[in-house]
Amino acid sequence: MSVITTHREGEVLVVVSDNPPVNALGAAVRDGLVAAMKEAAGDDGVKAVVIRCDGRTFFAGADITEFGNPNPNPNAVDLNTVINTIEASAKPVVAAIHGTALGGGLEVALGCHYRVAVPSAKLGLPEVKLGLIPGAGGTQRLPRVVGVEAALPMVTSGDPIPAKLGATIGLIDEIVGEDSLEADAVAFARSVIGMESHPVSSARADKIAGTDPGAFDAFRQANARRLRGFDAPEAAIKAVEIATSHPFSEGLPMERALFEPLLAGTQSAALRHLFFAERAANKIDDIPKDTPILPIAKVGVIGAGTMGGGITMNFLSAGIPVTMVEREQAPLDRGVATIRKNYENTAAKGRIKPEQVEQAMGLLTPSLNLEDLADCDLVIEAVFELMEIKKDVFGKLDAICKPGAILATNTSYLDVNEIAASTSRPEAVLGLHFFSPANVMRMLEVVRGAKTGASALATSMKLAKTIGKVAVVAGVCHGFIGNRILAARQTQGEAMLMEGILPARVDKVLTDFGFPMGPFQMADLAGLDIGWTKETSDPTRVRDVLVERDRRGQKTGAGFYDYAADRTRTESEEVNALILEFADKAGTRRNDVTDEEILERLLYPMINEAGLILEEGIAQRASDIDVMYVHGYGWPSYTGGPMFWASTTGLGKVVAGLEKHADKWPDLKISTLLKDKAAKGEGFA
Ligand code: 3H9
Repeated sequence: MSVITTHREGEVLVVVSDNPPVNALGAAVRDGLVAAMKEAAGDDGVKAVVIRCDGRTFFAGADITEFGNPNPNPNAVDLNTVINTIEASAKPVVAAIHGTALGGGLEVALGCHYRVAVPSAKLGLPEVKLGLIPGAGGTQRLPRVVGVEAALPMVTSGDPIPAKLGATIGLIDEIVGEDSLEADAVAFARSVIGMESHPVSSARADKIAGTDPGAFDAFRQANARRLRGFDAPEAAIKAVEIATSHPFSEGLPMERALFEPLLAGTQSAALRHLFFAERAANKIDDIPKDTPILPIAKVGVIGAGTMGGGITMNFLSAGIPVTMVEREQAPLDRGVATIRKNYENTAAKGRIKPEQVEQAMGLLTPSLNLEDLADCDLVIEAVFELMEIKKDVFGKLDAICKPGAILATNTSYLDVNEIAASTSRPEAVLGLHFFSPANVMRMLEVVRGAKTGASALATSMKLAKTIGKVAVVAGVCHGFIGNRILAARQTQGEAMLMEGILPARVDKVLTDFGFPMGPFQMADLAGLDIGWTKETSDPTRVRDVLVERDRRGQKTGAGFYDYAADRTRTESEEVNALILEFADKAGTRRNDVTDEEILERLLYPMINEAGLILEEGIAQRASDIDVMYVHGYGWPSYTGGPMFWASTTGLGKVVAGLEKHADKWPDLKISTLLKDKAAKGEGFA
């Protein structure tokens, strides 16, 4: 059966796409749409057309699997032809939108003369998230329909807007009933039959007339930080600029000329890799699809500190009640107050409505009693990172929590198997490692113990989606996937200090690469005293000496850098002098280190550690590591994550680099997997 079918509602031809899961505009859909438009044109009884989709969404865009695939369907019509055919129709065409009209999907809707949408629908041009710009007229039609001011954020951020906002800016002509889309769209179509003319997006000039030519540079400047490093947003701005200065007939090929090199470039390949990697990460290879998912109606969180509070907010925001337990009243009150303040700040910025603050707070039950967790379906512990404490908590939870409840630890390093062994239900125990700040960072590392059951795992992966996280499964080892790989970088960073390479230089090499911050800025943010004790402080380690001097990082206004009250960072003469003194004393100071060496020594050991992690089966697949580093550690997404980047750099080059700098890490063990792949000329993909 064709993916496009048609049926008649009186004078209206209803065209329906049924191409699960998301009605991507693959070849069959494109051909079917053109055929349906021909049917409409050739039938005198048809006076108007409605285009809608079955299933969960309106067209979610071009079929991404066709990209990078040379000429997948050479005989199929291209998307521009489809849209131009729709727009050229003498009979009015109405797009009836539900779910998400994204990318090529919104471009199809823009080619229609009218757009109606259900209230829950979302509309967007997310191509920049794939390193692209709209390539089927989106950059040319959207500003003509909504104006430059509304179009620029949509094409450069890729974030969709709700239908109601769409109606405000003129993108949607009518909001229709949530459950009566087709009937309402048909009624709308009937209401425009017989009108003298119908709006044609590409021919409109009203919204772009008089656009201030300075608006584009002003937008570039205002968004420079957010867009840094990405090629596509700049191309998108240029394309919108073209829409205001050129007729559509010229603008369309100019848009295409900007689109093509992006599609062929490495940034888009990297971002498309991440798109599929994120979806693959949520799948656990050896768990059957029909594994029962446990209902999570109530969550318990132990610890009301920064981590516990952040974790709690995830569930409150998703409408799931949380009982948050602390040992004493004062820290409990502080924790609750911080959560409230965070929500109020978000409301003040207009990101949530004031009533949502109270809705979320209404779901929170603070408690001083672990027994109050008895009816929770999931309990997450975020107490002090010490094995004895964790084991004590899990022993108690085992006795208190109802049978079947999932017991999770937020540990970032400790042995989840040992923690599980302190309960009588290791199948219900796993790690849910949130990243700080837990209410903001999208990454969730799900740590699978040797005895963790399929149900607990599958439920956690599903839950991650519910709370808007990207989850990656890790096996048990010190630091799991994320922190174990990071440790390889930190070790080299510290070694560089002993060679007299200053923190600001090291950090700059990484921020130039695309990280939001370098290892020393990150250490200052996290606190230099993590894991530090007076008794174990090592006077030969720069970091320990800084803590001894109460330079504990941003929180004390001083760490590797100095910080002003507003957290503005400046290099510290004191620290720089100390580093040079250490290097001189040890006789290890060097003056010949290049930025290239710094980059290789910071990143190649990470690739190597990741190789070992894959060999040991700690990560399921290389792309999971990419997902984790992009979402958890700020690895620039346009390089595709560490494994994709290493593969495009060439694994042979990585191995050679590791060998070249081997004297800098005496106990270096190069991953066999990495070496084998390098020898065969393969990548990790
Ligand atoms: C574009 O349109 C370019 C044009 O301007 C110009 C062209 C000339 N294609 O995300 P989910 C798969 S660029 C192929 O888990 P959700 C996805 O891989 C495109 N496949 O569902 C997954 O497969 P699997 C612009 C696609 O409900 C399955 O569908 N559009 C596509 O959480 C379910 O996906 C976009 O960038 C696609 N376009 O979210 C939109 N989309 O089950 C991209 C999805 O095997 N899509 N798949 O893992 C999305 O943002 C989300 O999928 C959506 C649904 C919000 C629609």
